[in-house]
Amino acid sequence: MIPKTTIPKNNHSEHDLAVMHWGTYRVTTSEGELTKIDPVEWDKNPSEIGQSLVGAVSGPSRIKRPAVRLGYLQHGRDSRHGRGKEPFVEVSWETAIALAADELARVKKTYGNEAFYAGSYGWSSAGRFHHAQSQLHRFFNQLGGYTGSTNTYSLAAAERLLPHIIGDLDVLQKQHTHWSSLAEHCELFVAFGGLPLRNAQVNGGGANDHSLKHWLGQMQQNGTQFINVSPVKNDLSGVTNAEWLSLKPGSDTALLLALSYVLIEESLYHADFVSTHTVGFAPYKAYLFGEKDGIAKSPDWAAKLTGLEADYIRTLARQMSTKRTMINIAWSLQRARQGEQTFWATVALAALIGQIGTPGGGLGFAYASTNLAGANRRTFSGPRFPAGKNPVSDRIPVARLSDMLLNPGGSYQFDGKDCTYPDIRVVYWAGGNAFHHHQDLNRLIEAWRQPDTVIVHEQYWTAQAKFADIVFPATTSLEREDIGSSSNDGFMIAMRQHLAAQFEARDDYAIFSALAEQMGFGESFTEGRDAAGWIRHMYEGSMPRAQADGIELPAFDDFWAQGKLEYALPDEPQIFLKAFRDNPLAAPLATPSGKIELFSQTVADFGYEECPGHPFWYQPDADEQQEMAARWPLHLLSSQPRTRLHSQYDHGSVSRRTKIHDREPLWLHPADAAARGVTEGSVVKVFNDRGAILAGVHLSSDIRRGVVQISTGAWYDPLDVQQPNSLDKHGNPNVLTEDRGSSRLGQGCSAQSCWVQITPFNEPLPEVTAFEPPAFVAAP
Ligand SMILES: Nc1nc2c(c(=O)[nH]1)N[C@H]1C(S)=C(S)[C@@H](COP(=O)(O)OP(=O)(O)OC[C@H]3O[C@@H](n4cnc5c(=O)[nH]c(N)nc54)[C@H](O)[C@@H]3O)O[C@H]1N2
Ligand SMILES: Nc1nc2c(c(=O)[nH]1)N[C@H]1C(S)=C(S)[C@@H](COP(=O)(O)OP(=O)(O)OC[C@H]3O[C@@H](n4cnc5c(=O)[nH]c(N)nc54)[C@H](O)[C@@H]3O)O[C@H]1N2
Ligand SMILES: [Mo]
Repeated sequence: MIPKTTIPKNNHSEHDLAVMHWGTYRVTTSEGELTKIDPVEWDKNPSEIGQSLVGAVSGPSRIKRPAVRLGYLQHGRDSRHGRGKEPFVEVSWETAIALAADELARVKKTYGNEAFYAGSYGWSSAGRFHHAQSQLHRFFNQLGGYTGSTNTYSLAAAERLLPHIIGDLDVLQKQHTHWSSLAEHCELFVAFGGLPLRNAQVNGGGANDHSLKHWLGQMQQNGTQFINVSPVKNDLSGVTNAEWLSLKPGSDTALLLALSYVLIEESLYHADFVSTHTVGFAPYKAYLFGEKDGIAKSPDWAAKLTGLEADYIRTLARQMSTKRTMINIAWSLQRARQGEQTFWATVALAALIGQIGTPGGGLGFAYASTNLAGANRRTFSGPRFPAGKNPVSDRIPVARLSDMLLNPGGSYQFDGKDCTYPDIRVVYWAGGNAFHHHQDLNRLIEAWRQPDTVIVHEQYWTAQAKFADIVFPATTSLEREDIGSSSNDGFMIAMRQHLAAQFEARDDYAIFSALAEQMGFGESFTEGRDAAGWIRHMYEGSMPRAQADGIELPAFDDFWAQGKLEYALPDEPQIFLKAFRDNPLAAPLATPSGKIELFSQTVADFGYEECPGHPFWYQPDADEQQEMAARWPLHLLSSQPRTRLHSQYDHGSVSRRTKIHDREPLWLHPADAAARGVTEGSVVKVFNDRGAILAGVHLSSDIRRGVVQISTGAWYDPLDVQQPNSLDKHGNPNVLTEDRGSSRLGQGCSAQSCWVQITPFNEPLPEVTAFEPPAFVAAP
């Protein structure tokens, strides 16, 4: 029998709710303005990020009207080198739509559909219908296709590796052992990259309840011991008694290999589990014991690389094998050179310990990297907007954006395949911000000036909008109706329109409908439905899928009238890969062997020296690295921001309150500061071969010496946009990060492998202008 989905019995209807990636809020408006946002009562630990919207949605950073870069209006694509350097002309919707439609038609006819890059990576806003990328992809699919992207900035290295060795990450992510099981059974929780409460504020599509803090509290009360393996102490600030294992960033693989070495050397590993549930033990063991390279991956070997004591590594291995142990790895550990190996070494260690599939023990791919890993909820993927099928099969690894634009026709290797970059003529972005997410922004700017035309839909004047040719102003989710729903969230919410569309903004759907109409496929794009029609259609279409997941949805009208529904909780807490543990033959993994692959023949056959078929420590350029370390002695970590989602609402009050002299805060160890004459609260220049930024200093001994940390998301703000490699006044770390694939296997972003130097900035402070709109001029 399917348990009833409850429409909660409140005596009032829930018509004031708004869903965002960082929480659900109650909205108050007055005279057409947003005046207040309050968290919902059932949220155990609401996120303050919601407050950012007040003052921001109709504030000065908002894009008011369609706008076209002056040079583009005058000289079209020949003016592409002026991108980012010129004023804009505000134009009518009619003019902007006609201009974009003509250009899309020209490029399609002259170069074919692969010349459109519409991967358009990004988080956009919560809401199942007005999801900008889905809208964009439907539009381009109907236009005949586009070059897309595959995998994510979050996780590409893991997304590519894990199917070879344990299974598809999307599937595994939903199977995490529930917190309730951890609270009851886990004795030792070893958290690589910690369990930052700040990251668990967020969940793609919605986060109705923030329960990480609650569960950490329960576990601590029940006596769970926590170890925070991270260069930053407050990565596990949610428990008071966590042990801090401060290691060098990027060295986790060495630690993991050494832990495995000890387990085998001291016969502490779970031989039965290894023989029944894994393949490749012998070659992995041979590697660990240095049978070919003569290097034992022992604690003494790892001590030098990690900065930890060898004895401590030995003791930790023994503890992990005797206690009920959960090993968790944060996603950031694979956003690095050879990031694949940290995940592989983690899986291998957990397999040797042999607790995968037990209550409270085993393996987690990032409890706390987002809100809902391990949430005690039923999973249901929710209503879906049909984007259709892309007739063009080309998809680049998402983080190879600049490579593609700079090397049309160039070749590269990716997950065992030889691939070629297409020749892109139009870049079309809706719902993402490459000037936030991509590495080496100076290189991106050069790449961004290659295509004939750049079209962007945005709500706010981000750098990406300022570097576009045609800019369409998009509504925020407060200005439209939608359905809020996210797998694991346990809720579905009727998102009502709380504000009129601001200025001349339109929904992404309306923009694509107008373009499709102009290009002759309006009817097939809309199927004759308005937004409300689609929302009903999508809800009703999801009812059979909900049923299959054990969720009975009420009729649409009942849902919409009440405003919110809550799915019944699962009967039993979930345990990661329990069925596989119980019977690996009856419930095999989706790997070639059906088992965990400590050695993968598939990967070995790719012939990549950096990724030879088992977890591997690769440092071919050790000498070069040492030389570089002398020049750039500080390891820069660019972590997720506590006060915003990526670049979203950096212009809001919550984020701006934390800036130092208007710059993004940077964490620095007092000893590193003293060596450079840097003081608390001052502004410094952070620089390397790729560029320079200004940042505001916060001194703390909660960060390892030699490591500095800045959050991602400060809006890129060049001092002089006319000049190449201009100083960024505001503190965007991607001016400094290297644009290089994690390895040929995953081609993921390797932002965390970044080295810099810091000096005091003693010149007069240039004003931060990131949040100001560009200059406008009258039509020529
Ligand atoms: N150095 C470094 N770089 C990183 C990372 C790192 O750790 N270090 N992390 C990476 C990761 S994990 C990620 S996921 C990426 C995130 O990168 P993105 O997801 O690209 O970043 P966001 O700031 O969320 O960009 C979303 C944009 O969409 C706009 N938007 C919101 N709603 C709508 C809408 O309805 N319609 C339209 N048209 N636009 C909308 C917002 O205003 C915003 O500008 O960054 C990556 N970059
Ligand atoms: N508030 C907020 N929450 C977010 C986001 C946001 O923008 N804002 N973004 C969301 C998104 S899209 C994603 S993908 C997730 C990302 O989730 P993660 O990738 O887990 O987040 P990060 O903050 O990049 O990294 C977590 C911690 O890892 C530590 N760390 C970095 N390098 C190393 C290393 O080499 N070794 C070890 N042991 N530790 C290291 C850092 O100190 C950092 O605090 O976060 C999500 N949550
Ligand atoms: Mo991400």
